[in-house]
Amino acid sequence: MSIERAEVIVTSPDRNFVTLRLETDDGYVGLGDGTLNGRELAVVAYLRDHIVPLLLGKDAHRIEDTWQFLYRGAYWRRGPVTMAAIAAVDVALWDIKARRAGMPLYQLLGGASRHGLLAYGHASGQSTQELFESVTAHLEQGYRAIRIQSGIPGLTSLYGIASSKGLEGNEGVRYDHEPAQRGKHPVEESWDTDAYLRHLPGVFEAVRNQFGEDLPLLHDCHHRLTPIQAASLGKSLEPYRLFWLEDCTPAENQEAFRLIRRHTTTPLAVGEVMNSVWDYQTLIREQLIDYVRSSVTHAGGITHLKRILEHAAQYQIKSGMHGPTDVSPVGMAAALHLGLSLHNFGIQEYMQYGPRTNAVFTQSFTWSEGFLHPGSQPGLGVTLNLDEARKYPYVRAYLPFTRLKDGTIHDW
Ligand code: EZ4
Ligand code: CO
Repeated sequence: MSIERAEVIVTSPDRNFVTLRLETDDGYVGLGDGTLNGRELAVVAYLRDHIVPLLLGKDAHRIEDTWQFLYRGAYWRRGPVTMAAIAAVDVALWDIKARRAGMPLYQLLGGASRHGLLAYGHASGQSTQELFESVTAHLEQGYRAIRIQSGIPGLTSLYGIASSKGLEGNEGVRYDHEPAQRGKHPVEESWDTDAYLRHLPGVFEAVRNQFGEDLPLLHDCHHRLTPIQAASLGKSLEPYRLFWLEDCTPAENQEAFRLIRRHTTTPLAVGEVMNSVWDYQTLIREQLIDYVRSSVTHAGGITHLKRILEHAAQYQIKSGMHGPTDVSPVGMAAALHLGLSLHNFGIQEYMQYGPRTNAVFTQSFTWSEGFLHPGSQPGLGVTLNLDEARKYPYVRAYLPFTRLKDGTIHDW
């Protein structure tokens, strides 16, 4: 069974997605997601110009060998572009293998370890009133775990707060939070750490009072704090028993988490921007975090993320795979098959896709009463409808960036 065709498809139904479509000489098709938000075309070039020519004629069964060939053979290791491109190939090969076996992929990964995957959604509001309405709407949709992001007095545009009007080019799209905006330049947002640290504990107190003690609540700091500020926030949120506090400080410096850990028992999640097991060495070995946030799409596919998570399992660290709308339905399905089979699954981020995206990617995965399941179709269970995909060519879009009040660029 050799790879006869390899095609990179860029489509922008509600946002840009990069999909690798492989076809074997005996007629099996496999899909892989290589979407890297705001830098999509770099992955497209990496795949189209450098990887596709190497795949043609290769044995589609040899997943591990192909992974090692693309990783070690490139000489230049790691990095989000490389690892997203390798992920696209890896997932497409797993899809082919499982379709050929006539089984949903999770069966090949060891079978189901649970009935379904607890998912969390994104609630947000400029004001506490708006936030309560958003939490209520999520509960009505069936979510059983909810991420809380709140406006901060004095800050006008801020990460994580839904825009109900829909920005230019995204009109009509109402994801609860859609950070990448279509346009020639990135949107500028503002930030004030002190205002945030003063405001946030009161928000969590209000949410606990309103929605009770049982509801799992999460929060994303989005890399904005220093280690000592993160330690202080973790401590002040302890009374509200968060499921996790995410990306409280940039994690390039893994040792920084030693300081945070000394001061707080709030569980920590890290790593949506990380793409390799090496990014986690100290974090995992010293048990400095509780959840690994890497996605299948950005961390070298099923082959590599499984390796990271099995390493994490030895230290009682669980999965919390990144699952915003910028991971395509193909990447989401891959996450669900891996999550269902892993012993140390923790929680899955899930925001739901828009109707145009659902028409481009037919999905077999289900979401019911707060739980996801990858479904029982052979392979990943996702079909790419090429005619639909062609209706939506690439549209330039960037993630926003942040400036402090004095004009300094800050981590977004
Ligand atoms: O900002 O996926 O936890 N979720 C997040 C996301 C990221 C986007 C970046 O492309 O932090 O909203
Ligand atoms: Co995040």
